[in-house]
Amino acid sequence: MIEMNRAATINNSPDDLAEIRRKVEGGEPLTLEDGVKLYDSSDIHTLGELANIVREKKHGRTTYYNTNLHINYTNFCVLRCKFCSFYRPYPKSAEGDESGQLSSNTPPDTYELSIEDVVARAKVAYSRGATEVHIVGGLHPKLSFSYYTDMCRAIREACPHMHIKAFTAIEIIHFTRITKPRLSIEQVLTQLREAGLGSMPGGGAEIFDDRVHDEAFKNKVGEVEWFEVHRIAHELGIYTNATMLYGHVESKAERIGHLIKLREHQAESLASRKACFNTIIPLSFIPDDSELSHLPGPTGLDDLRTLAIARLMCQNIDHIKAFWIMQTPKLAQVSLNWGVDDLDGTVVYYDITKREGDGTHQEMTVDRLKRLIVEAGGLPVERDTLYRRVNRTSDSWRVEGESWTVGYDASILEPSHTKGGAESASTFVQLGSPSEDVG
Ligand code: V47
Repeated sequence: MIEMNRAATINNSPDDLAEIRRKVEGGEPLTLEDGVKLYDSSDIHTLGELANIVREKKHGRTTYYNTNLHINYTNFCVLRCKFCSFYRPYPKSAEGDESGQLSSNTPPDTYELSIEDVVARAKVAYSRGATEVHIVGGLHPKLSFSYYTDMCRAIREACPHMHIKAFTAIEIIHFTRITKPRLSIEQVLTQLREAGLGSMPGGGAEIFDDRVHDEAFKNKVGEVEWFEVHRIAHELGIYTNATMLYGHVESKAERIGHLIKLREHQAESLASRKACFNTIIPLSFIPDDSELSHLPGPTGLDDLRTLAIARLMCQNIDHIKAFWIMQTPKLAQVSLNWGVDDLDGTVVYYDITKREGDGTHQEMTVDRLKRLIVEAGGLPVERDTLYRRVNRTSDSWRVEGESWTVGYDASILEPSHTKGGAESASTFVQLGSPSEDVG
């Protein structure tokens, strides 16, 4: 009897992951309780092993990266999310016009890029071999919807095969509100797609929970609208990503609830829609300079657990990305054996988050990405935004299955493009440059 009680206690302990292993091996979805148990378990080696079962079933040792450029077109934003250190209120004195031209009265750390600025940046990256431009920004109170459609059209014209992944669900809702007469979500997405939009990033999801929403990003649209935008995008055949911002005011159970909601949405998209989520990107909260700067942010182990648990909770979403800007290159590398199969890309400039000492120039060379992957036992594969293989030579690239080829020149110097109060651009974009030390 005593022995039986002991066995029962051991089986219920958070470190007994045998039942979860059985489910993972059988491809069964994990429950909320399973997810919390994985967080509570001190057996991180088994957690990593389980996450890798899913990763390897889907991708073997293949590990994806891409050559991309992030452009954050403005830091003016009508929202005041407590976790965000990027936004700046739009000052009454600024009186910008619809082409993005600011008066000279703007505070020094604010900026908005003109369409010419955005296109010039995209063009440099494209001529140096980038396959994707990732564009998001604050919710600008003055720019009209034509700024965004014209931007896509101009990039499409200047960089015909560069994939435009742009605008979070929150921006899409903002666009419906600034159009007169008001356009529907479907109309906004259709017009953007006609202008050149290829797919949508996963930002703005944060944590799908009313309590967390009210505490950390109260005035932002919530999960209902976020999912509505992604549902309509999937119905239209537009692929999207999904994020989870973790490590601020949410509990472990609220993280798992978020992941289960993504999984449920994905099941519906796979069953009845033309597109679905490509990847989940768990974003590690960086407290610096935000209203939540008193919080410590996630530890390395929390990052690793969260990436692995995302892999395990959402087996119907193909990819888990460790965005090295958030998790750091060193931890992103370790996560490649904890369920992660994608490191994002070269990025080049990133304004939304900066760790202490970093500027907006946050760049990874292709050689460095490959080194991180190979050292972790991965097989590096360059992908395009939709996870198709990119075949690259020293002066051209093509996407597997497509008939076109894009030439590029890795030796061009980049002119400076930033304007307003933004930090000045560095003069050289090193896509594919020689190796440096990792991390
Ligand atoms: O929506 C804001 C988050 C997101 C902080 O789809 C913060 O491929 C951490 O969505 N600490 C934007 N995160 C980034 C994003 C993204 C990044 C890379 C790839 C993809 C993709 C999407 O960043 C925002 C917000 O959730 N964020 N502030 C912060 N202090």
